[in-house]
Amino acid sequence: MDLKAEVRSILGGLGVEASVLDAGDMASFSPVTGQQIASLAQDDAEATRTAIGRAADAFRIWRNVPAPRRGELVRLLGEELRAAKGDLGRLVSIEAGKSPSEGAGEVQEMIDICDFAVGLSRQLYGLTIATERPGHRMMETWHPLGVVGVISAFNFPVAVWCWNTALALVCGNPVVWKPSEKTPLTALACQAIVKRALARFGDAPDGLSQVVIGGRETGEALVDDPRVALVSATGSTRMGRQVGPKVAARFGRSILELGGNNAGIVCPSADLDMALRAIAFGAMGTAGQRCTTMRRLFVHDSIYDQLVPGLIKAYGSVSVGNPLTTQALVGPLVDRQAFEGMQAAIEAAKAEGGIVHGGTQVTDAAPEAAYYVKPALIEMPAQAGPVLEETFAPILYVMRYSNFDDVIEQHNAVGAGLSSSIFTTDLRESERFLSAAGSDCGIANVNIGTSGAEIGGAFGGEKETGGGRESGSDAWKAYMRRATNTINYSRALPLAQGVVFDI
Ligand code: UN1
Repeated sequence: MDLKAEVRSILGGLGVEASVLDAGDMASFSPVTGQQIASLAQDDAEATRTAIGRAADAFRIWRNVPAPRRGELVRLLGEELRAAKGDLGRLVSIEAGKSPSEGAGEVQEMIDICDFAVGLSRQLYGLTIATERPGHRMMETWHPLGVVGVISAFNFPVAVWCWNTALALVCGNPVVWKPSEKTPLTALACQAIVKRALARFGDAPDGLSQVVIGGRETGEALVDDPRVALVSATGSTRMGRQVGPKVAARFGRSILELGGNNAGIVCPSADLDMALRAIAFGAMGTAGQRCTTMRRLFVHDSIYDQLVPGLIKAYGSVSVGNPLTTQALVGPLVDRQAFEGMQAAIEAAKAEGGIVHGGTQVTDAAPEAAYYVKPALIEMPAQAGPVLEETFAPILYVMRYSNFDDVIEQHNAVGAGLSSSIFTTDLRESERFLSAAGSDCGIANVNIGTSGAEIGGAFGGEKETGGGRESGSDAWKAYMRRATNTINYSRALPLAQGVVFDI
């Protein structure tokens, strides 16, 4: 079956009307073949504002629904996702070009966050705080925040939405979602899956979960609207530089999950076989198109010649190809622009003295409009030029180091601060890396790669990565407003700080 027909069949099975797929002029392509698979109508600014209005109405109702009951909706969503895992995973593979295992893994990540959020719906704990005044009680309460706008990227087209939505829903907030223009179909599928959960739930307000399809105009309408209390945006640092200040200017809240320039450090005592496998997945997995992809590698001088030739060999032999019809580990780049960006970075690295292994286009059996590449490993004499930037493609820059303090400095000397890892069996090195004077990233790992985080931890990074945290731990607090309440149950009115005001 051709991809266009298959997409229609999957979406039809989930209840998406076929007419939607030819309703407008926003063309959607599969990176697997480069073939156009749909052409959707766009939601302009006005339509987006209407969606926000419906969400704002839904908020007035949903905020009063007890949190454990809100959790029931997310429990049902998790069940529906389990039932649709095969179809949705396949659609992710078609629309984002992921291997079947990674497509399914992304849906599993959605199921996992639903489970987490269901538990959370009974644990939105506030504090009781000791007060200095007799006959008083002080406490902290967490309340729903308002409409949450989600802007997501093509590379995790459904999981990132689900991290936000599962938390937002249990926290009492409706969601308006603008998916990437490159992956609108998986968004329509998610919306159909939510509808199933809503139908089983029964009495949820309309407008609790909506999708708006479109480009810049749609996104701006979401960012600029004061009724959107929180904008959770995933994408490039360039995008974040536009979104962040706009939301801040209206005193809205934002969660920004932007670029990463994630590094690994391989120390003399490392288990080199394990390091090699972790680096291979971290740098080449998902064709280098994860925010958490490993992009820089620092290898100690004493083991460089033991590790790097093996890595170069792994780069040479890794299978690249159609993720739907072959067992290839590396699928396509998302589009031509990504391919050109990669080639430009490789040229820039050469100009800085880089020795390039791989990085060439793979054309055998690939249709002309699809972009498959051999992942590139580039040995660099120094951290300069393109090494300092995130290029969203499978390029790993490899550098030597000899001094541990220096390598930590180098590690932190880039704009982004998302993920990092160290390979060592030396406790002093690993603890130093995790300490206040170590990695400056939001994620710092030992003896595993930079990518593939579980949902239980808070996900996000520092500096140009934007500072936001999504997913597990206490990331939910960003989706709620905190009230501090002091209650006087005495007959006196003592003032704090001993202030006297006798009238
Ligand atoms: C992203 O690339 O935006 O840690 C998210 C990981 C995945 C999520 C990546 N769990 O690689």
